Amino acid sequence: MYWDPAYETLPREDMAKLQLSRLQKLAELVYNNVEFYRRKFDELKVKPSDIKSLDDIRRLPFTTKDDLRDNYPYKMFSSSLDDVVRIHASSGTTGKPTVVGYTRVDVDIWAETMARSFTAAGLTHRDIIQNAFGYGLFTGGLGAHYGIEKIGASVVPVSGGNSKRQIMFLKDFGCTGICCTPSYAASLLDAARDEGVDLRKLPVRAGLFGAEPWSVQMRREIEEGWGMTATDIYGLSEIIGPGVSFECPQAQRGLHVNEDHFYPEVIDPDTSEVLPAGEKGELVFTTITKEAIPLIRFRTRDISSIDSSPCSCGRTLIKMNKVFGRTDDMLIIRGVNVFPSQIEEVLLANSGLLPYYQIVVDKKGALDTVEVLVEVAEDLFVTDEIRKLQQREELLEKSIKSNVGITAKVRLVEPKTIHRSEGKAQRVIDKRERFV
Ligand code: DLL
Repeated sequence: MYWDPAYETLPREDMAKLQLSRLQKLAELVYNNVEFYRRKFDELKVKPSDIKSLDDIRRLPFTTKDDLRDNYPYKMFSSSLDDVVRIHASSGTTGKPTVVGYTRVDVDIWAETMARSFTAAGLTHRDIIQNAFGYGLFTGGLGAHYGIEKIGASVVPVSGGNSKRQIMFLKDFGCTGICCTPSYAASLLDAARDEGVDLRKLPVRAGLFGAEPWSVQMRREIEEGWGMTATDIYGLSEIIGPGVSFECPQAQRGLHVNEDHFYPEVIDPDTSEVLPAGEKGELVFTTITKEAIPLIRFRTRDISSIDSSPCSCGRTLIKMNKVFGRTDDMLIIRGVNVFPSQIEEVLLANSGLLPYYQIVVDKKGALDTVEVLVEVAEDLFVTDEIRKLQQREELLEKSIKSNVGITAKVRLVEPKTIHRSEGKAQRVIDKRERFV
């Protein structure tokens, strides 16, 4: 049930003590080894020895993705490159990628946090797990790989893509677990249908999905289509990769943060003020055990909140709520803030619609326009007359208006017209960017 009960169920007071001593060591480490942090600490007139309580973390500087880019590739590293055994990088769309390194200890910690996540999802050494997260510089593939090996399960390192082969392996290898992005899990549903394979009849019983926001409706689609329990796993390369937090199936309400390694805070993204538990804001993490590239108060741009209520699973690790979206993915439509996952929620709450959609944002004169393209199930597309399809579109438009607060044009499209994702899905096409 737990991978590491000593830490996963550590009494709260002991966790706080552990976090404080780790934070104190971290402050010393970065102050002595990273020019960037020494400068920031000096600017803020704070010394590592000023950290006397966990609340003193608020005296420390934030770190942003731009700081990592500005210090490309190794200037944020705390350890010597001689001790680094792995390098990953995020594929930023603009500018230089962000580069992260791992010592042997970091890789072990990562495997440990991933082992906790797989165990919480109900998987054990008896399972065969297809790892369809992309292998390479992206942290999904190798992160999951080490966690699966750690729990002693068999890993099938298939990586993302080639859906036909994925379906064949799932079937022939008797896989009992799967991990990939939720949008790829949805794509595989479609690929299986094409192959005449009913995924519900396969032995797959648990899946871990993450690397992008996904709504509860998407979870339901995946669970029903695959006949399995789908759990959420969250993380980001700068902090470690996947395994920063994980869901326990008993609750499916929030993700336990591996807070003996990653100290969470939620801040108001505009004022940088720390928000109390329960309030939605930007997640910030401090890596309190990382060696190669420890980061202080890294601003994730992910929107969530902390849930400090006790969990029925017995873990004392604090929880964060499912990530709603990223501040940089938030669309501002005629002054209304919208996250793509809110639109996904409305779409998938309707039967007959498939989990393949795209949101196209444009400008007509001075006004923003939104068009939502979503696929309809084959049978409806064939049997529904045009008028009925139009009625469905109108109902969806009304529902988006009342639930999300924006006016959008909905267009039901034929099955297989929307691009299928193999990794992180691109849900939004923002044509307004050319006006910027
Ligand atoms: O996506 C690491 C990862 C791999 C997590 C596999 C989970 C599973 P990056 O490529 O650096 O790392 O992207 C990190 O992806 O800041 C979030 O915006 C988003 N993200 C990751 N997991 C979730 C999730 C990996 N469960 C960025 N729900 C993060 C929502 C997620 N968004």
